[in-house]
Amino acid sequence: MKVKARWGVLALGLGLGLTQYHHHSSRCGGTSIVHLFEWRWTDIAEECENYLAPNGIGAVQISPPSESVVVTEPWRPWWERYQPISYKLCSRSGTEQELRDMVCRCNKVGVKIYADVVINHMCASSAGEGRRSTCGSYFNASEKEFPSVPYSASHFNDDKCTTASGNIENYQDIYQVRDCRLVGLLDLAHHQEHVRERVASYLNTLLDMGVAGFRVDACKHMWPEDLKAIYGRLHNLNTKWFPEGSRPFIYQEVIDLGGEPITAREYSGLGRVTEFKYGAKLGSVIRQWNGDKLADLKSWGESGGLMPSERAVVFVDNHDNQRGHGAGGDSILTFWEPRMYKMAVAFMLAHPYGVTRLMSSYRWERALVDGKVGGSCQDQNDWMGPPSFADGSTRPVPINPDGSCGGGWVCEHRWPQIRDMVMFRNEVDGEPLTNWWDNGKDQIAFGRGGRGFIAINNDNCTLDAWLQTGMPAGSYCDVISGRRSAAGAGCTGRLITVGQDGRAHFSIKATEQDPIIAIHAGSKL
Ligand code: QV4
Ligand code: CA
Repeated sequence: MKVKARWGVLALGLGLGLTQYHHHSSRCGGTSIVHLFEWRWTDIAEECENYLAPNGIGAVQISPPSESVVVTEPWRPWWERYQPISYKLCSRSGTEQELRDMVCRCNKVGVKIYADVVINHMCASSAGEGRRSTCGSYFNASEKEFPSVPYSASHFNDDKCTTASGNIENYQDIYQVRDCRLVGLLDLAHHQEHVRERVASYLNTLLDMGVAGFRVDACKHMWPEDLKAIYGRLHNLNTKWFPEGSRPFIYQEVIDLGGEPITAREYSGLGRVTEFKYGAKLGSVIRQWNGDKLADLKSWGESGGLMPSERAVVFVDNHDNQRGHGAGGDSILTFWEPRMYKMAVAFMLAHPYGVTRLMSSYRWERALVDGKVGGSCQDQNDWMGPPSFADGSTRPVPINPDGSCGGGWVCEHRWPQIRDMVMFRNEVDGEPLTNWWDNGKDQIAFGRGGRGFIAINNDNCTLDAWLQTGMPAGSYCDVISGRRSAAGAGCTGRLITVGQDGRAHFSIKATEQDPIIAIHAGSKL
């Protein structure tokens, strides 16, 4: 039976201190999150020390650390990790010991770990029976038995679901979306004390080891008041690394592109929420679809139909929509289209809206059904797991002498243009958007309170203009075409000279590989 009362009790946790909305504390300190999708814990530990900390990336979103099913049909898809078997911490990314070591080493160098937690469901009802799981725990999916948690049949929602298939069939019905199975995944009953306690205990184990927050999977499919009850049980962050009384940083996956009764707003009082309109719209603007153009971005943000900035986590693409999973994938830009992708990421990192998350991917053999490039739809190989050995274990991430990654790992976060825009964002943190300029079409420029300035040309003619940057006079190194030398006197890219009046000359040809110029306080010679 449906519990109608729930509908009226939409959780607005504002001011209750359930979670924290800000994930970085100091100026110039790590404003961005990078999702190291499917990386092994030992590789992430090294990445924190060797690259993320020195390059000002504040946090890593890790793939789900809990025990999951091992799927062999198809061979070890990435999505097996979204089918939990228990809350034990051996996963495709490594052992519990390796996880603990990674959290410790990343915290030591000031890089936070946010864990992707799958708590809406366990494995698919069709997953069978046995010990084909990443820690070897026994489970029986058809009987809904997960003795290692433990969960059994009574802890699942099927009695509340009224669809014939037991699955979500209609996203217009909020009861189906919350109480039925998402693509056949056994749906947990979070109003039960036992389930709340088990989930909270899993998250608290992670917090106690030094994890600083969570990306909560599939929140649309859980009732806000159940999430509120679970968040309310969470421990503060470990005082070995964080100030006394720090709450976990929580961002909830809710795909709200409009048109459904469940909205992101129902969750934004509990923690941040992933803003999926951001990447969908930005992709369309850069692809120039439906008459969309860069100049439209003048009203980007809340006034342009996005959720409030202080509630949003934003990204150009994520692990789902880069390969056609989830929703709204057509316009999404990914590493497969690097020129447009770098424009999108540069805009995102320069613009003050939201907490920014970078995607770091691996390549897979694409099998596009209609040969369509652009968007990520209809890829028959959308299941392919990370670069792995014949036994299905994940390969390490080799780093080339030039700092790029090998072995099939894309490492967008190491692309020089993206790396230096991360620094730009850290430099301009807290500054308002200033001195907006556009040509009415696809050339734009804007500043950040005199600490940074960016110009982007996505038009078919040269951008050639004297623009007010609002920056102090001097010579600045463009961080897209080069880098300031360590000593601070030289620049390997183009130089931009800002006059006493704050104006500078910008020239960007339409044919340039990276039609962007960006300067900031830290690139001044
Ligand atoms: C299949 C059929 C179903 C059938 C079922 C029967 O498609 O119709 O009912 O068998 O058993 C995998 C397969 C999927 C299969 C399912 C169950 O791809 O075909 O169903 O397993 O066997 C990831 C993948 C899914 C994958 C899932 C579990 O994207 O393809 O399903 O992991 O392994 C909505 C949600 C949003 C969600 C998004 C993808 O609102 O929350 O869809 N996004 C998150 C994650 C995502 C993850 C999940 C949620 C589930 O970001 O990566 O799904 O945890 O928009
Ligand atoms: Ca549910």
